[in-house]
Amino acid sequence: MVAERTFIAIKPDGVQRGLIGEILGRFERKGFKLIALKQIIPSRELAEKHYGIHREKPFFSGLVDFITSGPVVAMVLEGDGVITSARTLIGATKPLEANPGTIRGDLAVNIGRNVIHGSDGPDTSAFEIGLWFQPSEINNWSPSDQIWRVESE
Ligand code: IDP
Ligand code: MG
Repeated sequence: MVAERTFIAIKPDGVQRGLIGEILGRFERKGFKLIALKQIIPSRELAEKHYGIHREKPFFSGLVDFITSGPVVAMVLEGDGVITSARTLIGATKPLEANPGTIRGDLAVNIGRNVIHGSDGPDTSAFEIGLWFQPSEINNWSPSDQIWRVESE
């Protein structure tokens, strides 16, 4: 059985503001397994597919302009419950409403510059991982402390 996976991307504002290490560190410290990581300037085609669900929204073209404006740091994380937990660590879409302690709550103020993307469910994560990564870019590996990462009482 394939373990649960999620797609996370540090958006161009997070990269430009020098927040890659800060953001990566939060997921690393939490204990999720990083199985893919790359920096990429997304094409318009990739960005439009990624945000396809928002195609009809008034902010769509601005969102695509922004996400293609510079490097994005894309990654795949693996672990039980990682999709929901990563969304919790990320915080609410509107940074001013995101709780302190979350990435957006601590590091952002503007909804259009909210530093990070995370998949919102299993179907989205499968779609987004396939969109951003080739299978050969994803590493299957077993952390030496794997026994501590699984849920137990
Ligand atoms: P999410 O990133 O928390 O999943 P979504 O509703 O999926 O939020 O929206 C995708 C991205 O589109 C948001 O992260 C944000 O950058 C941008 N966005 C969403 N709503 C607005 C808006 O009303 N104005 C400008 N940008 C928006
Ligand atoms: Mg979303």
